[in-house]
Order: sequence, then C-alpha cells, then structure tokens
Amino acid sequence: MADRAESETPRVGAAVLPDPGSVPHDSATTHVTGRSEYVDDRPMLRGELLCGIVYSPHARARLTRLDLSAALAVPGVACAVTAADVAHNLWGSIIVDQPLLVEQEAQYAGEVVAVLAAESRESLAKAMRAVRVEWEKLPAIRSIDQAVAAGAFIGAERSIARGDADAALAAAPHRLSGTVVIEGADHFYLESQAAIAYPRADGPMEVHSSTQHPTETQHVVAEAIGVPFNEVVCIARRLGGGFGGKESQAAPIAAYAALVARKTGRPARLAISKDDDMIITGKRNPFQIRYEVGFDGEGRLLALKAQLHSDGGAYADLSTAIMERALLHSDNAYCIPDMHVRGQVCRTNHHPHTAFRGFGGPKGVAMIESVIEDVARTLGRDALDVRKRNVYAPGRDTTHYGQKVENNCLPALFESLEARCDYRRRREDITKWNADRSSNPRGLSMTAVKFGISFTTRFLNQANALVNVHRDGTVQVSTGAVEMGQGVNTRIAAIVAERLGVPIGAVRVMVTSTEKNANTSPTAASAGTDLNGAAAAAACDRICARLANLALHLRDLPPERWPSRTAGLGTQPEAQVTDHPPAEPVRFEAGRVHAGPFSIAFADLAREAWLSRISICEYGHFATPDLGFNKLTGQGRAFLYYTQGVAASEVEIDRFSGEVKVRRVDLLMDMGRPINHALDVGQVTGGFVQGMGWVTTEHLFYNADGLLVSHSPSTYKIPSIQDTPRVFNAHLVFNEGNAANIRGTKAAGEPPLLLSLSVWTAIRDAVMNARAARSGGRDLVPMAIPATAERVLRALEPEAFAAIETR
Ligand code: MTE
Ligand code: QUE
Ligand code: MOS
Repeated sequence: MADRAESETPRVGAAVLPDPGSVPHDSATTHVTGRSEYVDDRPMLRGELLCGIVYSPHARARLTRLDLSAALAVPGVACAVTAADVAHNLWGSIIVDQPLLVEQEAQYAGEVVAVLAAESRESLAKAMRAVRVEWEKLPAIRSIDQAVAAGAFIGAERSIARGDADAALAAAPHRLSGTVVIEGADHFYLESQAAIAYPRADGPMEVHSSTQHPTETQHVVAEAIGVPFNEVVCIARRLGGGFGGKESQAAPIAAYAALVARKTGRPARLAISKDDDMIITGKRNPFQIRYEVGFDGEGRLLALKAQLHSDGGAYADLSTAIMERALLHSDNAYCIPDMHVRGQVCRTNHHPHTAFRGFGGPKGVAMIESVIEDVARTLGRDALDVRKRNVYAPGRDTTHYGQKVENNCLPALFESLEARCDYRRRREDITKWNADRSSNPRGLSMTAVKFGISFTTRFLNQANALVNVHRDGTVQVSTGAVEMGQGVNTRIAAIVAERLGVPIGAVRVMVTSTEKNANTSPTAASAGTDLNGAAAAAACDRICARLANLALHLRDLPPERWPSRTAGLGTQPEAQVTDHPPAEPVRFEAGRVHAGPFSIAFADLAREAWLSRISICEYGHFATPDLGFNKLTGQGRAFLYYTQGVAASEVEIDRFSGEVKVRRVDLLMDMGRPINHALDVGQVTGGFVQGMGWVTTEHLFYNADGLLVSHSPSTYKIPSIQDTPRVFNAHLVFNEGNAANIRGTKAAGEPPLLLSLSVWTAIRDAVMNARAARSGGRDLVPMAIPATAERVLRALEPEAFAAIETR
C-alpha cells in the first residue's frame, strides 16, 4: 500500500477508475423481483396484534383528558398502552430527556400519548376513532428567533476557535456580514418506521425493527418494558432507506410494539403510515447562521466569525452532535487563518430533529460556500478563483480544530474539474446568455466537500464482527452494520472474500442481530463499512493465521497422515497451530491457499482444520486508532481521514415561474481505492440528487398549531426523474494514498450529498447575474435553503412582489 503522502497533493484526475466489474448489491435480485423482506412483510402470526398511535395535534398542550374506554370496547381491541404502562418513560441518544409517551404535557405536534392494539385493521381503525383526548393549548416556541429570545436551549453553547478572529476582522481590508437561513427536510425513506415484537414465554423479547441502531433500540425497549438488556434481542434485516432518520427515532416505535407485546403476551406489529411517519418524526435540523468575514482584495479569507443556531425541536435527540459536526465543517475546503465559530441548539416545540445524511456538515458547508460566492461577487472575481486561492494546500493544511489535512486532493480536484467541465468557456457563455434580459437566467457554480470520517464521539468508533467458516469453505459473517440500501453487506462480503481468498459468492452476510453483535454503534457517520469491515477483517486475519500455520504443517506431512485420513481413527498426533503469523508467506487466493509450490483448496484446508480441532470461527473487534478530538477545547484529531470531492452545477431559472432546471452537473469524488465502483457511483449520484431536493423543492409547511401539513408526496416535493440533472457526469477519482482506512477505501455514504450545495450556489449565481444584468450592480441576494420556485421568483422580482403585497 502507498505511503501516506504527508501534505503532498496527490495526483488526481488523470486516472478516473474504470469500472472493474462490480459485484451486484446483495439484495439486487430480491429487490427487483419484489421478494426482499422488510419488517412489515413478515407473515402475521396467530394472535398477532396491529398497533396504532395517538398523538398530539398541538405544538404544546396539556393533556386534560385521555379516555380510552370507548376504544377498548370496540370488538377485537386487545389493549391500550399509556405512560402509566412504561417501566422507564425516558430515553435519549445523548441526553436522556424524552418521554416515550406523554405524561402531562405534549411538547410537539406528533408526540405520542397512547398506543392501541387490535386484531384487525378494521377494529384498529374503529378504535382509533373512538379515542377521546382533550388538550389545553399552551404557548409554543415555533422558531429559532423565538427560542433565542426565550433563552430556550438544549445543551451548552459550543465554540471552536483559532487565532484572534476579532482582531483579524478589524484589520481586514474588506468585510461582509450576513445570515444564512437553512430549513429542514424529511428523510422520505420509502419504508416507514416499523417494528414487530415477539414476546417469548421461554426467552427474550425478540424485536424486529427498521432501525439503523439495533443496540440502542434493544436498550430503549428493555428499559421501556423494565427488563435487563439480555432479555431483549433486536434484529434488523434491511431497511427501505434510513438516511439518518432511523438512527435514533426507530427506538420509540420498537418500544411501543414491545410494550403491547409485553402487556398482552401476543406478538405486536407497529408499521406507521407515511403521513404519521412524516408528522411524528424529526427532520434535518433547520439552521440560522450569522457570519462576519474579513478578506483582502485578492479574495483571500482572513477571518471568519460565525454564530450557528439550530432548531433542535422539543428534545435533544442527536442535535448537539449535529451542531458539533456543523462547527467542524464550517471551514469546508478552505483554510481560514483566524476563525471563531460558535453553535447553540435551540429548544422549540417541533418534532425532535435528528440525523440526516451529512449530519451537521451540510449546514456548515452551506455557510462557507455562500460566503465565498459573496466575497467573489463583491470583488468582481470568479468564485472559482476565490475558492482556489483559499483551498487547503501544502503549508496551509491545518483546520481550525487543529487537525492536519493529510492526503489532500482538493487543489488537484479543483484543477481537474475546471478542465473537464470546460468551466471558463461555459462561464463566458453564461455571461453572454444572461446579457440578453429576455432569456431565462443561468448560473454556474463549483463547490467542494471535505467530509470528516469518524464519529466525533470517540467511543462510537468501534465495531465487532463474527466470522464463521464452514467445512465446505463457505463463510457467514455477522456484524452490527445495518443494510439500508447503501450496500454495506456487499462491501463487507467483498472485504471478507478478499481476506480469505474465496469468491465473494462464498460469503453470506447474515441478518443483523444484537444476539450476535452487541454494544454496536449505529450504522451512521458513513463509517458502516469502515468500522464493521475492519472488524470482520480482524476476525478473518486470525482465522487465516491458524489456517496458514496448518497449511505449512500439512505441506510437510505425507497425505496419508493428514487429518482427513487419520482423525477418525486417532492414529496420528494432532496438529498444533497458533494464532501467530506463519513463519513463511502463505497466500489466500482464488479459493486456494498457497505456501510456495504447495497449494490446497480453501475448503479442504477448512475441513482439515476442523478435524484437527482448530477453530475456524472468529470474533473480531476494531477501534479506530489515533482519534484525539477534545470536545472541551474543540481541538484535536477528530477524523481518521476526509472524503473529498468537487462538483460544478449549471442551472437555468424559468423567469416566469421561478422553477429551476439543472442543466448539467460535473462531479469528481475521491473514493480512494473503491471496493465496489458501482455501489460508490450509486451513493454519489443518489446522495447528490437527495441533496438537490433539500436545496430546491422540498419544503416543510406547518400549520398555526405546529402540525406538519406537508406530510405526503402530494404536498412534499422530492426530486423525480425529471428533476435529475440533464447531463450528469459523475466520476470517481483513483487515489492510492488513503493508508489510514481499511483497504485504502473511502466512505461514500454522506459526502456526495454536500456537493448538491453547488446547485444552490448556482441558483444564487443565476439570480444575482440576472439582477446585475438589470441594474449593473453587484448586489448580494440572500437565498434560503430550500431555494423554492417562489423564493427564486421573489429574489428575481422583488419590486414586483413588493407592489403586489402592498396593494
Ligand atoms: N444509501 C441508501 N441507499 N439508503 C440509505 O438509507 N443512508 C446514508 C448513506 N447512504 C443511506 C444511503 C447515510 S445517512 C449514511 S450515514 C450512510 O449511508 C450509512 O451507511 P455506510 O456507513 O455503510 O455508508
Ligand atoms: C456523526 C454522527 C454521530 C455522532 C457524531 C458524528 C452519530 C451519533 C453520535 C452520538 C454522540 C454521542 C452519543 C451518542 C451518539 O455522534 O450518529 O449516543 O452519546 O449517534 O460526528 O453520525
Ligand atoms: Mo447517517 S445521517 O450518519 O445515518
């Protein structure tokens, strides 16, 4: 493997990896033929109950009456569960502050107050209608501004600083300040939250959950029903998408099903509708960011001060960790010598906001990328030149939290994409195009991503794996990783197959269960393959060491004395082998094990091992090395490495409707040495398009009571095939230099989403180009996320809107 290139810019761009023939996703066939089983596809058992949830329709309200008697009288209704039935009615991933069921006061519209269970859908529907709940509405906090005014916060303010931002700002030749408003977005996974709990008279409660975090789900269920952790098993076969939305918020759903199962002794199923799912679950945190930036006439950033506020919703959930990641990404690809970023999570009466692909990263990056656009426009320079002037590069490669940016591809990525996408010529064309004021405004923008890979909470950076080799040479591997479409199973299978030198078809990744892998971290932070793949590799390495030693032993033994000929009779002494590395090199390749000229089929060697009473099953544990981020000082090595990329987006705005068409996207993503090219391309394009939805059309509307009214595909506009870029050139870049990670790969899950911000900055570019064509000025036009058609039109025609609205 290549040495870690300290501060040296790796060469990229020349070698865009050809697809080496990727193995298909392990569920490809069953997905396409509709045979993949999700939680709610499990066959109903005899006596199984269907559950429904009752929730508050008000942002904040006192529960004055909860009368379930009429509901319970409906034939076929088995039970109702309320706060009184919960053994420990408080949970939370980081701060334990959230009740599973409302006791006296609901803190958000969608907060669950009761669970009903019935034998049929019809009975359940009837019972749900018969529930009598009365609420007394209370004043609610519905925005970041209101929360700040009321001093309603979650956790303490966090701060990361380098140098003296105040002094550097004061001394800077130019200064700009502004506010970036970023709204939330729904995860819009296709499979709504679901769980089935099977109470076992003679064993633990078995919970099948669509969760990204089986261990936390296991623990929340156990505490809810009042049993120790070993009395609950949580199983997650696959999810129909998670995107962060099932990291924490799957746990209460499972707890509701388990509470019913516990109370009735019958299996209980809770699979909520899309509408209920959208109403009750939290979204991407809305952010409001105020900044002040100082720069010189060349566009060099000298100082940045930023105050980030997020809407955490009613309970802490993961919002404090999300804020931390936002602070850690507010530099993005750019080195800013004096910097001070502060972040505070606000407590509002919204559903508790939660993890969503990118965590806080996209919010910090949105701020700095839009700052760069503003600096460029103010100086009359091209934004790409400003980016290239500020990008992390040798000699200026330490972040504001003191981590060195190693194996830095960013300068090369900018250069390479500039040439590939014909940036300069297209910029000229667009300027000419926009000069004709009757044409639809066009914009072009290139943004970058430098996404830190590791949980910023050190103890989460661990994983374990169980690898069972069978006597026919086939393999079963179990880890804590959850397959949610991203292909983690396929990647882990590839790692195991490579280590053992067997075909990938000989490796089966088993269902994820806390029975086999306990104390696991969520499949999150894009580190699913990195952590679980490394744990599986560690297990393989121990098996390989023993098998290698056995192979050397057999090499020197006449075949008639091999265990397969003698073990049944006990005529030969048993082979004694250790876990120590073999004395001579032994290769595991293409289903065979080679020691010099000697070679034996892997399956035969496995059988000889078993006959010699040598274990061919192993458990591996992995802990990411060298992490040293101190949350109290905000300094240290927060990430094992960075996944980096750049994208250039060109958009056109319909000047009459404000609708945006993405004409072309060129994207380069540094994926190290990819395990599976096709899966990576899927992650890159999928993440980008998902992010496009967030920055353009996905708009959450709440009514005056704080209830989400855009809670279905008819009122909430995710990207469709029509919205994908007309031209989409997404390429992976080959980089041998990531020695830090397993197999030299890089995480692909979240980073590409951040590149969709180039669509947002391109829209701003188009709007400002159009305004400049009219007025000749260099007005900075703020644009919220999402840049909806209405917002774009307002930004294009502020005078026309003002005239209408004052009439
Ligand atoms: N891809 C698909 N198809 N479905 C998903 O739910 N989740 C994303 C990303 N890609 C997701 C996805 C998120 S939020 C994360 S953190 C990573 O996948 C998690 O998986 P990994 O760590 O195995 O990449
Ligand atoms: C990225 C993440 C997570 C994170 C930090 C990241 C994440 C997550 C947590 C977290 C932190 C503290 C806890 C806990 C979870 O931190 O997903 O239970 O006590 O859950 O940088 O994705
Ligand atoms: Mo992903 S937001 O870390 O589940």
